[in-house]
Amino acid sequence: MESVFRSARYVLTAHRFDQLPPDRGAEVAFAGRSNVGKSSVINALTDHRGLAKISRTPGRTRQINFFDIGAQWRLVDLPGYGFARVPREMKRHWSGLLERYLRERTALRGLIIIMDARHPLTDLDRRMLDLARDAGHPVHVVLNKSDKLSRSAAARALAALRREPAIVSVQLFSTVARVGVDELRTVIGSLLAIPEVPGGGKRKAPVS
Ligand SMILES: Nc1nc2c(ncn2[C@@H]2O[C@H](COP(=O)(O)OP(=O)(O)OP(=O)(O)O)[C@@H](O)[C@H]2O)c(=O)[nH]1
Ligand SMILES: [Mg+2]
Repeated sequence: MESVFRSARYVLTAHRFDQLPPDRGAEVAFAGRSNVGKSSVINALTDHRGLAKISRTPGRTRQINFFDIGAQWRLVDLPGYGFARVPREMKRHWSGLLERYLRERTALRGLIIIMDARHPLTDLDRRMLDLARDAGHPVHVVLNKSDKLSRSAAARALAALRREPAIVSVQLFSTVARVGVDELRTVIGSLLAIPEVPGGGKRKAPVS
């Protein structure tokens, strides 16, 4: 599994629906509020420091970025939502593109919604969950920046999220402390149905 992720390569950046790569194979998309660490999570998964661009300036990822992993799978970095200083026209453009992508993209197998472990489930996160549910996509929630939380606060956040019916599974993550990388690779692998290489890597308990 790890080697598939490490083979990741940038494919293209789409500003419009007609710029998406051909709708074949299988892909998993990363959504979340601006600055929550979507690009950082993709870099941690693929072990490429500079694959997806990381910034301290929120709202940096304003397009849909596609990365190949292996010959038929892709990771998709969606534009962050909730960044206030974006012109209304642009917001409308991106929410239209996002909704169409979620509704029409056949290759899309599931969504990884990244939330800040310190304050998860904002109104916009809930909107994203509704969109995913309406489009029929399974959602795995990643509580990122868990390095900023105590153990007990992290456990409380996990428990709260597990009560949400629209969420299939949830985990803690930290790109800084490298927490949760293997767990997330396994979840994405099962969404994409990447076969495990027999004997390659240890077996994991199912994600709850
Ligand atoms: N403490 C901590 N900081 C993190 C973690 N992950 C990311 N960051 C920081 O959060 C900031 C935003 O990270 P990005 O990966 O650019 O976030 P993004 O969601 O892709 O942002 P946009 O593309 O602008 O929407 C950067 O300063 C990162 O260094 C983490 O696990 N812990
Ligand atoms: Mg980004």
